[in-house]
Amino acid sequence: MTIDRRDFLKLGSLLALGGLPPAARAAMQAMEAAQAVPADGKADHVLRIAPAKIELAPGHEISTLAYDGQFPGPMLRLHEGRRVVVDIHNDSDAPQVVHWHGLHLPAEIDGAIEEGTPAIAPGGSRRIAFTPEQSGFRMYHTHQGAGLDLRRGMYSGLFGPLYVQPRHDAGGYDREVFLVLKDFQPRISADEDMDMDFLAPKGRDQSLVKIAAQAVDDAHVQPDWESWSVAFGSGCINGRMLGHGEPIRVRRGERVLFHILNASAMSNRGIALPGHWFRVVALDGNAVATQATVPVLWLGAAERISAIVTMDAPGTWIFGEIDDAARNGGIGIVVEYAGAKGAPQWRKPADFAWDYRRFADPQARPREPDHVLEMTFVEHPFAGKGFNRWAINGQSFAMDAMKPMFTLQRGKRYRLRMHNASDDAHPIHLHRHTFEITNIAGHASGGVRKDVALVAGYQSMEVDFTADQPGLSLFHCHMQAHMDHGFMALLDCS
Ligand SMILES: [Cu+2]
Repeated sequence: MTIDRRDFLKLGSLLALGGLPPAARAAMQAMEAAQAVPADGKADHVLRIAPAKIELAPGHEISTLAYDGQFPGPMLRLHEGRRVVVDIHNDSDAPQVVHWHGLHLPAEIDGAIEEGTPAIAPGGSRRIAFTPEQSGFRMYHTHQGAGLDLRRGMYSGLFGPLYVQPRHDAGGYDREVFLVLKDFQPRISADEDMDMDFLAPKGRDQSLVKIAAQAVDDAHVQPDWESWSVAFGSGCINGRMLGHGEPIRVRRGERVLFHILNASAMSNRGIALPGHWFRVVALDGNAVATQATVPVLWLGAAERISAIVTMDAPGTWIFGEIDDAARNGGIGIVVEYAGAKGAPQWRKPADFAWDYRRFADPQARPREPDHVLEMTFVEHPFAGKGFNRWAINGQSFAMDAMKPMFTLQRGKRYRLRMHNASDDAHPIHLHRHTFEITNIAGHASGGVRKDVALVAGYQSMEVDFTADQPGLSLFHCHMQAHMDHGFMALLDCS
């Protein structure tokens, strides 16, 4: 991006007049950021977005969009506090933005058009520079809308792991293994009920059930109507279907730190490694207050878990989806002990409820926020061209209006009180911030810091955050079909 200095000064004087609308402010910030990016020299990292053929298994090749012709995209290992320059080239046929998920970056490079990040035109390039301050397991992915075009957005292979090496590593492991869970070959299908039994605490708020029932009544749904969703034909871990990738080769006694990312456009996932336990050390890259040991990991779309497994059950195992269809569809990887023989074994784990409070600090009592923001999520059957339309506080996000839902005061502490009047578990995401889960379905919690959290159906959740990022920040459900059909809101911090 080249900057005309006169334009820059002109905008500067406009700013001095005060009261710029958000879009103009974002443009102003973009120019300021561009000033700081070195125009010459080699970038630290280059990402090229282009169509690619990915071989999930012998004879099973898919066509999708990918970074650098591979899935997952190249592993980016950055260092906390160390500035990087990244070149992004768009060799696809539609505008693209790269979102740096879990980092607190300025709106003009965060990678959401809704916040004012400029899209990279087909054939275009952009150089950005930033200093990652949030250490641990993050990611980068496309933030392109998809709608009915399932070649686009997060249905594609535009996902990559990003690890920000902390200034001080807590250690306690012998090596790291990164696993990216993904499903491909999306197709429009009937909307099926989402499994939610895995979430705890249980319980339904009857007032939310009533709101949902009212929305169904208002839609005048006929009994034989089925609304649409998206299903997938194949799945993989690190780009290979179960049985077709390199096994994870381990030795007895080894402590492996797994960094796991759910890169699905739509699916929540539960995974297990028979005979082994996971000591969870970080959620979404943030160290947990309590390192609980669990037999199953659950990840909503875009969630990450870092967990240490002590390899103390020699054999050849399938580490994979606990759902048989998803695992047999490819979401699994073989773990092979040195010297072990025989076919990989799978054993179904006992039922296990996923509860963020296991990782909380039992002593933590979150302080009262300065302000509370209420949000109610409602599903309007069939209102989105065959898909369900989603609304937050009665508003479905409109890309043409881009109207912020809330205005925040910089430096203030906010509590987002979310009420889910639907029967889906939504992985909600707030850009450019880390929030703390402070209440789940009426139960107080503290010390669990995340950027995505699953809000169970007919339940409420509260998350607290400090409004320390100037400009626009996007809030949305991370399921592509939900965000494309209205499940987004902008927060404007002056
Ligand atoms: Cu959703």
